Amino acid sequence: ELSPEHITEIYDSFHIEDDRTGLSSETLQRAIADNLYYIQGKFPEIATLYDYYMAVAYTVRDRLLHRWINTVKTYREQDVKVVCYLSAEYLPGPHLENNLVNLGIYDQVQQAVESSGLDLRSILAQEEEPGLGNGGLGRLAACYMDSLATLEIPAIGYGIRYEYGIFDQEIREGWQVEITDKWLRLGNPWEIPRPENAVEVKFGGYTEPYTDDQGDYRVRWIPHQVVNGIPYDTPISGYRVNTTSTMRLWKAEAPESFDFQAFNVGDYYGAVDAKIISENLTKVLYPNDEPIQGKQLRLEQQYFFVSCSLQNLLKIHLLRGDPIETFHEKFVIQLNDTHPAIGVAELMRLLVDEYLLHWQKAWDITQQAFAYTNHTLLPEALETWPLNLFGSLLPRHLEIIYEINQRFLDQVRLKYLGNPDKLARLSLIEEGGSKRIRMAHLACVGSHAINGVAALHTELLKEGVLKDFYDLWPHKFTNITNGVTPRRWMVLINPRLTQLITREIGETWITQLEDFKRLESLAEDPAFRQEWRRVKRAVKQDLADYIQAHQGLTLNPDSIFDIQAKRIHEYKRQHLNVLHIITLYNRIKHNPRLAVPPRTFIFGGKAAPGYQMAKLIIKLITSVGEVVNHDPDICDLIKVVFLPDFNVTNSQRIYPAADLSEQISTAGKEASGTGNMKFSMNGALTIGTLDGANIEIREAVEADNFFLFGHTSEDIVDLKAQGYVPKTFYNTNPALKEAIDLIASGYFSHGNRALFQPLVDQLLQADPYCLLADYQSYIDCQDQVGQAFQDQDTWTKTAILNVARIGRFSSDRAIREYCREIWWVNPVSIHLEEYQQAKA
Ligand code: B1N
Repeated sequence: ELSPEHITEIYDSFHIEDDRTGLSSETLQRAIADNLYYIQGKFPEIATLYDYYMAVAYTVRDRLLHRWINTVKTYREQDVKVVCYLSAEYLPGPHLENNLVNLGIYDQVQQAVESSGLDLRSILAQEEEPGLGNGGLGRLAACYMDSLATLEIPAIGYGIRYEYGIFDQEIREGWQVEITDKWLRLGNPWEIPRPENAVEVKFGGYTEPYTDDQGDYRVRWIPHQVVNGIPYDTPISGYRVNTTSTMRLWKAEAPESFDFQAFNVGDYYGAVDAKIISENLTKVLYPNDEPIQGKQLRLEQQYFFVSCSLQNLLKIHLLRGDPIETFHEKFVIQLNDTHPAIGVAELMRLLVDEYLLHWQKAWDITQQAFAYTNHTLLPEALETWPLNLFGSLLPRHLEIIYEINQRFLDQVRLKYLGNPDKLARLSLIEEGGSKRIRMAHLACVGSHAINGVAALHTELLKEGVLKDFYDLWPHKFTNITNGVTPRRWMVLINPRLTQLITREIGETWITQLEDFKRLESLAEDPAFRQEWRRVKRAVKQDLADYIQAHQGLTLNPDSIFDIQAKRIHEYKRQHLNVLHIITLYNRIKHNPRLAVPPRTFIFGGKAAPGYQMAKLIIKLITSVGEVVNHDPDICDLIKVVFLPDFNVTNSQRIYPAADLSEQISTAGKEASGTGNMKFSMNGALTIGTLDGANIEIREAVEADNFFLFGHTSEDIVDLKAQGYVPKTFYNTNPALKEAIDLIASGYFSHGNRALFQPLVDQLLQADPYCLLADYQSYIDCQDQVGQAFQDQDTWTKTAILNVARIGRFSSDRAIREYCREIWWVNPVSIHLEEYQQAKA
């Protein structure tokens, strides 16, 4: 530890230049030139656009660092309670523009780069986004980091620094092709490696008992392998506040000593192998939006980042001078699904084995520290690990889980005497055949709070997958409906609408989205509606221009932009959307003079590389597009576009341009959805089922302003209980039959009847997601949409009301609820100390 005098001496030896903190466009321009020269080692004659991007990024980072250091200092000194968000995935999107918005220096930086003869938009376009997640769950973590910083809540987001994020998607001959995402290739200006804070993570080996000095029974874990975790920190700015939080991502490396060990016995190549094995750990994100059962590397990734993070937290706690026993008073740890649920056993191991606490004390701390968010009801998505695999990788954790389970079941047994079924259902171990560890059960038992992510989802959790836990501990359950940040999903992506809205109601909505309700009365103002329409039309034109430039397709900006953008999955039913397209197509073919409003169907989304049916759905969309887009009989009334590589960056052009948002999952399957909120916020109307957060969005905007169709989740359960026969719908509905038959006939596949056979068979034989049962209701509803769009003025009014009433779906609201109901944390404001003050 350094003495205060020594610290003052260090401060005296350097000082912070104004060029690193100043916010005027002149200072920024100078700083950018300086960074180009001294960081990129370039001068204008040879600098690439990417060099300029790096120079601007470092310039903005300097401004962040000042706030970040003050944030870290404040939390150190004030002994505040900190939220630790544990997530295997983060999808923050490009950082630069978001930081410009949050720091309030967009215009100044624009002026600075323009004065140097450059264009800010093309500089921003240089950034490679960190695709460290699959979809909604990873993006939610990023929205929550934004809101935590904006609300000035002390927080750290822990995760994995994958070297390869989610693959880039290309479409070749209508099929998805996966390209590896080398996002770090040109360097990452937003991260700071902290090798001095490396931690060790153990794997494999065995355990042995021993007796400690007090004569207490203890267990030692002798691992087979040790891996180092190196933290890489990324500053996360809040909107117009000084608070700048940390996203700390861990990279796996081989420990040097381990190399030397092998080296000493002469096994140089063995040492190199061990190094490669260690570094494989954080090499790649699993591109699956549901868990991959039984993949050892995935369990290694989970344990690796969780162990690194918990060790780091305990170290921070002790460094602040606090006793280990008060850990849960200073930190609350949120589990983003079960991916980090091993943390429950790891904290117990650290407290009991390393810090020598008694079991019960350690358990109290653990339960009070952890909280668990469930994100899915799909039974195949509930994580379990084969006991053998688990035990060979984490032998000590297996023992700890057995102990937790035994004590838990002892308690349960008293409550449910003579009910062995109940015990078997609650157990952390799934018996029968081969034994497995149920990670959701571990998360439930080890947490003081359990939440679902939308009202329906939480209710279904309570009566379904987690029913036995709900019966046992009803007080642990809460709903926290998801939200999205209006900074990225409105201010950043839709400057035109932002300006129009702000001109009318001021800018308080940016941090209090409920203030959107002031737009209600403006929905009645014809002049305002006209301006609104003009904005929407301009934004649609932007997307049309982009698609023209990238795909050579000409779109009609006055057509309905009908958009479904999300991961491709059977339960999300992109193929139901396709059945509607084919139905419209057939109608026009039968009656060429039919008056239908022109529509542009836009799709975007990635399929998991191993999910054949999802990949076939992509091929179906592109194949239908190929036929429909070029059929002269259609007279450009229908266009079908598949936008490749749906990621945060590309999504930002999509949400603002939508007239219609497709949220058509089978009721009871989508936990929440968050794209639904982004579309609505940008003035799209929704066509949707009573699923996930759609239900609450419909309640908020009111039924008249939402296109509802389909069976409810209860209907779906009943339908299946009665023995659902999809063929009946096919046989009794001519339009449906015609659409499916057309696919089966090879019409969209150059006569190849085999191509879509698996998809057709799945629909006719099983149809687990009930497309056929919802088909007619969907078509009728789409016909209403078509009708409604003819009356542009009423449509616009409805769109304005959607925006006016969407305020509840801000991630700020969600984070306030987590703070109040689960975390028990308060805001801490950050004051920027001038350097001179910092000395005192
Ligand atoms: O989490 C989102 C929800 O809005 C979506 O409805 C939900 O589908 C999504 C395993 C998942 N649930 N589960 C995952 C992701 C990666 C993985 O390896 C599961 N993603 C969701 C936010 O609450």
